[in-house]
Amino acid sequence: MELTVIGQTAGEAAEGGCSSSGCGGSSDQLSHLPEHIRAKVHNHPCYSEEAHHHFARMHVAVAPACNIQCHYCNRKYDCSNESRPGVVSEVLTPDQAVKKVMAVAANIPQMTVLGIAGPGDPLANPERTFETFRQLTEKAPDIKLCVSTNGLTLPDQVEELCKHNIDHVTITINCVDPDVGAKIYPWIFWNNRRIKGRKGAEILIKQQQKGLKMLTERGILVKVNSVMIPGVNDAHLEEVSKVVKANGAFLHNVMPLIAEAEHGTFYGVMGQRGPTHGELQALQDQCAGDMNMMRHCRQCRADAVGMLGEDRGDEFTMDKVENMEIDYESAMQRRAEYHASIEANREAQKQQSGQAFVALSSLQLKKKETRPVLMAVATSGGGVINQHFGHAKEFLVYEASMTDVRFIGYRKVDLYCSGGDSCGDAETTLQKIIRALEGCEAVLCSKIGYEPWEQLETAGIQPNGEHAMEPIEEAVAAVYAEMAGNGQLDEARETAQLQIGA
Ligand code: CLF
Ligand code: SF4
Repeated sequence: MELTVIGQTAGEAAEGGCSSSGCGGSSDQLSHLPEHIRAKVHNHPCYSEEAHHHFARMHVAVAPACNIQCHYCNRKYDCSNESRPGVVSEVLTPDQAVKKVMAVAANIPQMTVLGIAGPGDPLANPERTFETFRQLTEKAPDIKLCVSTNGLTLPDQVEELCKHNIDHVTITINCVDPDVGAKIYPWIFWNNRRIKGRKGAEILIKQQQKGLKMLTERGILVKVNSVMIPGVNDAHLEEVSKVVKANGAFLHNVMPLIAEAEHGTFYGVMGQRGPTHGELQALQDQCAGDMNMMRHCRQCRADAVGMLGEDRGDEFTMDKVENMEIDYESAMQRRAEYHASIEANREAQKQQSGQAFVALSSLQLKKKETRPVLMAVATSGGGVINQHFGHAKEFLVYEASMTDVRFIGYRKVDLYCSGGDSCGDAETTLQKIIRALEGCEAVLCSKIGYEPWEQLETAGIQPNGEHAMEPIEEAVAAVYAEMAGNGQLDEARETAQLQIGA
């Protein structure tokens, strides 16, 4: 049986929200930026954490070749710079890619950004990459163009990138020290020669930093992705963050290494482990002193389509796209209307800001010392708590404290309930979910069944369905204030969850 907790209606929620920007306790990392920069990131789901609740991206896999080898990549799989390992379904020609983008734009109005991120390196495939950008600039001027590269040939291609009106470039920079680089890159292909080890890494590092400076001098926003590889570059990435910031990078995205033996990568086969959630967060926090940090990256496939964290690529395979009949004029009209409604919602959330943080302020006034708490949130977008626990494929994790609520990261989980009678083996799935939520003390969702409710509670994670349709940060702050009011945050936490998860 399902336990239905009737939360507030959207209208009620609208009367008391807290947005990212309206209160001192919010997590809008971008509020300090000048207006023209804010405009560039306003609807880019990767460059703005707040925007990722509202807007989608898509990638087109037009770039099969690569000019370097990373120990975490197997050519048969997606580029790990911007994707979790997984074979791209199909490599597209520029013409096919453009068709696909237009079809997605007509069907997913939230899609505002087109990225080229693989499956190899986009700038190692310049004709295919730039032809795609050229056509899209003409046919879909409202879509932002974005590219991700290892940076080896970047300096030579900056002028071409500028011609295509590209405001966002990602460079994957895993090191600024060639000795560290030699442990990550076995070789690069440079001036028609394969250059191995330290020497190759040295060239790559120089090219990356040079390209970064050239882009930022031209006003292009550069995000730096770094793969955190424990024991290889983890202790070095704080230095990387400082260097790239000094050279103009806008955002730093430290991502966990994904290495499984079955992917056939060097690291996978050698048993190199990835970082734990705690290690990743600790490193992101260390780097954050000096840098805007991205924490909501989902390590998308090179052919991903949809909101971050979802992949609707199957709906837009080329055979399906070719057979779609689309009335572009009305589709574009719908798109514009949809964007206007998103903006109205965002604005409404801003206007309603602050109420829950009043509760946090009252804690501060009482000078009551309370410890920070991690909470997991089920959302399907829109910046509100609107997902059933059983329908969540991932949970967003927020840290609430006396002074603020901040986004920490996300935890991927298996679906607890896939409908019908298929929850039969849900017990083990639930145990896995509980393990994935390790460290969280509450989970906020729109509804939750009795079974998971009980088991979560036993594991020390309090389910909460009372804030359905409320803005996330406000709801998290409200739950935190309630926990503090009940004296729950005065005691040391007892973690029962591992007993269940083990
Ligand atoms: Fe794609 Fe990358 Fe552009 Fe985003 S993804 S090219 S900046 S549009 Fe985003 Fe995906 Fe993370 Fe990349 S969540 S892997 S950071
Ligand atoms: Fe693979 Fe990307 Fe590295 Fe090239 S740059 S080897 S495609 S991860």
